Amino acid sequence: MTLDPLTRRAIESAGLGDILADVEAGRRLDAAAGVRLFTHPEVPLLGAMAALVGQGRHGRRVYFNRNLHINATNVCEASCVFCSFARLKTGDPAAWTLSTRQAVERLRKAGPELLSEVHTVNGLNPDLPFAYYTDLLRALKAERPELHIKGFTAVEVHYFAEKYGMSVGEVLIALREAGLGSLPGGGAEIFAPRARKKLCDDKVDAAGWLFVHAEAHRLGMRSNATMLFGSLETVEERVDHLLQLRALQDHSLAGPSADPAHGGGHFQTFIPLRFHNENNRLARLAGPTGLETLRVMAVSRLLLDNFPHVKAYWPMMGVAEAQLSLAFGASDLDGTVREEHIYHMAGAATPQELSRADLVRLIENAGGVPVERDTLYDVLRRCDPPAPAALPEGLRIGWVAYENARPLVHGIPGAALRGGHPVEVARWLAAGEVDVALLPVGALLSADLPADLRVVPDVCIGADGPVDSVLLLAEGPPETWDTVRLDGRSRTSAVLARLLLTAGPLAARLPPGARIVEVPAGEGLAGVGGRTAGLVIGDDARAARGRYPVVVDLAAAWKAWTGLPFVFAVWAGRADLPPAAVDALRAAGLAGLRALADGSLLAGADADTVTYLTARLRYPLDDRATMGLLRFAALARAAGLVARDTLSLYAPEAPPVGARPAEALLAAAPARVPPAPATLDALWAEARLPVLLTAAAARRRAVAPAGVATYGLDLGAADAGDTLVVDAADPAAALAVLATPGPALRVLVRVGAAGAPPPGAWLGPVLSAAPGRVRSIAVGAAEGGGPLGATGVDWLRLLALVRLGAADEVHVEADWGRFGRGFGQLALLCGADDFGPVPAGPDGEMVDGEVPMGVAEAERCIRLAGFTPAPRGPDFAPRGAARTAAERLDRPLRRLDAVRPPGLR
Ligand code: V47
Repeated sequence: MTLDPLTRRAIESAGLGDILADVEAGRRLDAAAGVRLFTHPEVPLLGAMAALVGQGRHGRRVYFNRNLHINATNVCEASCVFCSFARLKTGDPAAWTLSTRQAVERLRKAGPELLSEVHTVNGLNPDLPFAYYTDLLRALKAERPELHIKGFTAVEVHYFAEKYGMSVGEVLIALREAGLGSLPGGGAEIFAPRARKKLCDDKVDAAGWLFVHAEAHRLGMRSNATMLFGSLETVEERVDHLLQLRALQDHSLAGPSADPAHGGGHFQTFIPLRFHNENNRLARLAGPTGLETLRVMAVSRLLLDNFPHVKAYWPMMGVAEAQLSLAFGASDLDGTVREEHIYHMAGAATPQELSRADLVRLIENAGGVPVERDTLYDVLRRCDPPAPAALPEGLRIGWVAYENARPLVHGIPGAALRGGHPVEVARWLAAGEVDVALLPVGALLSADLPADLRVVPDVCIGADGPVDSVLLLAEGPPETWDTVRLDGRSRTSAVLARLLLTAGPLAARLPPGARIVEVPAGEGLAGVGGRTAGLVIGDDARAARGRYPVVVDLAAAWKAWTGLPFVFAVWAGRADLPPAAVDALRAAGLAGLRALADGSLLAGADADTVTYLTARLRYPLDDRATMGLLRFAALARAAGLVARDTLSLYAPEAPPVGARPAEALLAAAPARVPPAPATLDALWAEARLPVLLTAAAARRRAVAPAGVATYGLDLGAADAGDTLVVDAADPAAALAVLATPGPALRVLVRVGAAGAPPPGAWLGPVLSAAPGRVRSIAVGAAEGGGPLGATGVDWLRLLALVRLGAADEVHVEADWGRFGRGFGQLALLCGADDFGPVPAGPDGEMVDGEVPMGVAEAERCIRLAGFTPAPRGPDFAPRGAARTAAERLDRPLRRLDAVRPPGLR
């Protein structure tokens, strides 16, 4: 990805050209650069550099998962002063310790959704035995074996080691054996001894925290890392923290356990955690502003050059800011979360959960390509629509030439296909004799094939009940069997049969000592009779099923056991398969399914085949099939029948978007952009957010006084009476007012939710109103529009357009109430010259889960954004005396600024 010339110029003139040169050359930034970045006023430019790095790694892909938080106990003997979650003693009315049954109940409540992760972080509970944790893990895994459990911070692991007399390695191994998948990043707080002593004197120190992660990595486990910022730390201490994490990551990536196939043990994600100040012993601190949070996001991305991801954890930072973080280097939004306690008990005003659709919309609205991942960043579901593509010339495709595969090879030229039985096809793929294959899942999960195979999204061969073609045949019921012959033709069916016979519903019916034997391909049925049962698959099974009195349909047995579909085969290939091949196979499969649905695929087929293809087989690789496949992988791996239990789809191709034609208009900044409707619509639809913001910032510098930002002091009715609201959906009346001569007005324009009309028609006339008719334009957000309504990214886009198209003398006000004061601060850096109306007292009405908004808080936000606050009246005339009033009213809050460490803006 390359930087647009406008932003490059802005970065260079902000004195950051040397850091940009290092970033672009991939040179590591040192501690001095870190301190400069943490103190530089132009936060949006830091964001632009961080986005450059993030997009260089991931293109426009933004990851999320579907997860569930379970905080099993909040009883904690540590006394971290920032914590609102912990209760000292069992028995405290607000203390809880879930029983294993209650924890499993939480999981059950999640229903049949594709959930891939449980996140569990807990207090240091002195009253629990170690078995509580291993039982908890086992119970959760027994309920949903395919779940990845990311649990127990390094602080907990260290506590377990001390309390239960084990080494850290022994604790990790025991937890892993019980079902733990990886470690979350919590408990890191701030490593520097000075700050750590004040924040959390009685829990493990930095060396101990780092040691636990080093041990986890050495054992091949992955983990995350966090930093608690905005409480008592200095800028230097932040930099020290990040560089210590970077050093450990260097060490882990160089270690022997960093197996290249799956990345081995290392940090995956860094999560900056913004201090929340309610219900804890640091309530006297104001907490960091939204702008500071975006800064930490950006600087982390720039310093942690060996971390794959930086995560915007929305429960901690707010949904709007998390979305905006995607333009500040973040590549992950965490997940659906559900039942977050740590931040909600500390005053976070964020929702308790987001749906998958919410996350997808936030990411797409920010210009990203959403990717649903598992905890290890394997791609589980694609959210992008299938792209039509031609099959690349010469592609070699393996398939099992069974009837059931017909829909998936529909439209693929026969010359490209090489057919064989399942074991042969797997062998061809392993040997590189084919590039991609319709591969039985038993082979996909086996050690014989490379671990980095990827799967084509959306289609598979599966069944959701009886399939007729994977059968155990016998003369008597399972209670009479002493031998079961598993045909070597299909490993998948053999693994499924073994699983059902040893761990599933057939296990209890098989007599003790019954033998399960593998026999050569095609010999499953030989000798079946008496006390011998045999597995037979494919078209042979469909032919043989009428000849035996006892028929156990394995897909039906699987469904009865798990409630899930069974997946027999998927398109799989090497990771470097050309994207066009993936698209073509995806599109061919989906076309085949349409042809199956409209009957054209079935022309000339006999009734049996029609039933088989339409009523027995199930082709979509959707949520349920994915869960079925993951459940099978997890159970089979636990039983030692396969080598792997992860699934990884081909990721969408999502390169960064290059310069858009409409952006050429911005190159002329700081000159005014012509406010013609077509121009505005083109910029709205096309221009990239960072480019719009840089251009708007340049225009602000050209037309508004440098270094000063106004705010409307206690305007009340005076302001409201003067405001003309332009309703985007029905602007005619308001625009008619603007078209007639009259006194100067305040115009309120509002960004709408998805589906609202583009701005040209309603904003254009506002921007080209007669000189003197518009005094200021306030940019706000319309109500409604679903759970998320208008987004903060759209609000900033509109604000930038307003600044770019407004006449020089028009003020631009940030009406940030909907998205939080961080947006107000950012607006000042990206176009607005006014922070909007502010109530006179310290306890105004605009509260977004942080400090109540009043004059002191408004002034603090403005100052922290790098401006001198200047109160003004409704006519924008300075209100000098109010400054003194503000100081008098808000003295208690103003003192709080004084406790902020020097150097922290
Ligand atoms: O270590 C507690 C923080 C952490 C407050 O790995 C607070 O994906 C701010 O581990 N204000 C635990 N922060 C959370 C955690 C986590 C969260 C999200 C994702 C991941 C991951 C891990 O929460 C603690 C502490 O730093 N914390 N109280 C507070 N008042």
